[in-house]
Amino acid sequence: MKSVLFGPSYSVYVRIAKIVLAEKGVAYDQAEFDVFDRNDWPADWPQRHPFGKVPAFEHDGFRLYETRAITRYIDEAFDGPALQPASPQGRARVEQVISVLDGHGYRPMVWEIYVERVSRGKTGESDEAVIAAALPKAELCLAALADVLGEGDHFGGAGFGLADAHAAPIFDYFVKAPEGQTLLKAQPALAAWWARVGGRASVCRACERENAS
Ligand SMILES: N[C@@H](CCC(=O)N[C@@H](CS)C(=O)NCC(=O)O)C(=O)O
Repeated sequence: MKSVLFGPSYSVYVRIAKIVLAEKGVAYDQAEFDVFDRNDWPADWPQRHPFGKVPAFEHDGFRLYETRAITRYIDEAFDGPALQPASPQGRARVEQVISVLDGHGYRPMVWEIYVERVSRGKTGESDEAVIAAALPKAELCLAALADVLGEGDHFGGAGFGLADAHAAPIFDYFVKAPEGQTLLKAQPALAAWWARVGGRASVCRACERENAS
């Protein structure tokens, strides 16, 4: 039963899938290419992913795109620890957190803060107006996530799960920016969550670092 994950290891969304595959102990091949370089796309990429994004996944001929569908499928189709809570409330919280991250977190935290400050900063091209406009959006997102986390160790349940995996690569990039560090420190429960989750082996490997950030 062959599994293939398509997409580059620098991608937040590819990393999410890699974390889930690792947590489930699934053996797979990775087909890497640069999604931002159309010349590097596999010839059939528009058929595999009509929106030209990454990742896509294939398991024994079953083709899938959209990360939340991929991670849920991996959790349900493979053996290994359950990565979704048993209760309807817990599962609803997981969906809520993933929606918040996709809809309100990814763009300000990764593109408008990390990429602007760290990546574009290397060549002195950071757009301060973009960063300034993103800060309250990231702050609101962190407050919403902290609210859902409450006193818990993980989003939606007692153990590490799909929402933690979804959040981890976003936070990994976000805290590389000083603004990310500052905003995270203002949410102590979330900072404690990141200290736990950021040091997990699956997260460290997917985010290409040796230990906790
Ligand atoms: N809704 C998609 C979003 C995936 C996504 O935005 N991937 C980024 C890389 S992290 C991408 O493919 N970007 C290429 C582009 O926007 O051209 C999912 O959940 O899989």
